[in-house]
Amino acid sequence: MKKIKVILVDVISPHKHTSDGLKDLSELQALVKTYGGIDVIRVIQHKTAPDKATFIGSGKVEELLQIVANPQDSRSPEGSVRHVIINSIVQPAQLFELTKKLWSVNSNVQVWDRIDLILNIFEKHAKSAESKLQIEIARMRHMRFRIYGLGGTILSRQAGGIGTRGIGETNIERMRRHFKKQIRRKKDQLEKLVKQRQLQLQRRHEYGIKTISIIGYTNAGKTSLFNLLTGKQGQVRDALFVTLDSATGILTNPQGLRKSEPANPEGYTILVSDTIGFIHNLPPSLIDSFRSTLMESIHADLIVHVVDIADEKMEQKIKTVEEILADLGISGKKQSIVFNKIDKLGGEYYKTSSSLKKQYSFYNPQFISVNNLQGIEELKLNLKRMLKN
Ligand SMILES: Nc1nc2c(ncn2[C@@H]2O[C@H](COP(=O)(O)OP(=O)(O)OP(=O)(O)O)[C@@H](O)[C@H]2O)c(=O)[nH]1
Ligand SMILES: [Mg+2]
Repeated sequence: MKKIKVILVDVISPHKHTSDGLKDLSELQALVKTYGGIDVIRVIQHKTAPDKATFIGSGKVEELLQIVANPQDSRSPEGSVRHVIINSIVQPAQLFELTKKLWSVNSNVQVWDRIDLILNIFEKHAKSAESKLQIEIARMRHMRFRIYGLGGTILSRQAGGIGTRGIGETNIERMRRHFKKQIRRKKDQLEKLVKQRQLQLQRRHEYGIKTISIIGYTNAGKTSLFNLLTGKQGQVRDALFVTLDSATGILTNPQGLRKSEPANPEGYTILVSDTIGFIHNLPPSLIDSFRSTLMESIHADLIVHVVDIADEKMEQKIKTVEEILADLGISGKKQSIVFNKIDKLGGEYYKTSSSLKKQYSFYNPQFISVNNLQGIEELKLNLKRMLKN
């Protein structure tokens, strides 16, 4: 079977080494891998600022044209390129200009930015009615923004031409109104699901149930931990955005407590929830569309932030998660940071963990490995302690 061929493009500072730029592209490459069956060609441009017209400079556009036009290019040995994906949030007019240029040599190519790719992954993985609706809304909002971004430039020029500016503007206005109406309709449908969820959360509260929400960067090991804490079997995979819905389970007892004993001295049930992971460079509207799924986290008594301790970009990813929590208005909640995958550190573990303990002391840092079960029983006890205080 022929693989889909994709070109990943990034513009990086002239001071940055190409090898670092290639490393930065690895997250985009992982996203593309999640999308499925893909062969990747990476193109990096050093440039102080993105090109105003086409995002990448004219020299690089020429290089892309060569690869896209010629399937026999050495970097593209078989099959033609299906997508050009830019590792950034790109202005609508720039995407349009770049697409126009590429279509002059191959009209099957689609030009995406990071948001397009994420939306397409979400669409492919969404299972529940709720996540499907949320993605539809996110996609329409994004399209509306695109059209808005083209307003007064390409679309109005194309549709109206000189002296008849009004026609293009009217078309744009019509499309914008269409999206607005569709978004409203989908939002009403989502609202019904949100109400059901709210009722469920309210009942839990009335029954004295406590809730812990597992959150964190995508691929940190959230579902792996959730499965271990609850005995459930959420899907675990080495890919980004495997989980798109939220799932809930009961926190099982630490070892030494019999099954019949209550999970804690007060005898209340503790629920744990797993949810969609976060990633950097997400527009706020996309996060906002997922408010319904994220409601478990918004209303949780305790937030557990799972971090992949072996990730080179760990600190940057912690910051991204903190920013998103702030956007969701939940950064002030009781929170614990859980460093997972300590099995990957080997001899480095002691040094790394003691410095992280100091750095993140405010968040009661804990260290675990879901793979070899290190620190799990202690984590359960600590979570219960934190819920009580
Ligand atoms: N070495 C090691 N790998 C782990 C550990 N915990 C999880 N993983 C691996 O990390 C990858 C991601 O795990 P998931 O639990 O799916 O991560 P997630 O945070 O739920 O990811 P998304 O739902 O895609 O956001 C899988 O390949 C897991 O097997 C661990 O303690 N050690
Ligand atoms: Mg998951």
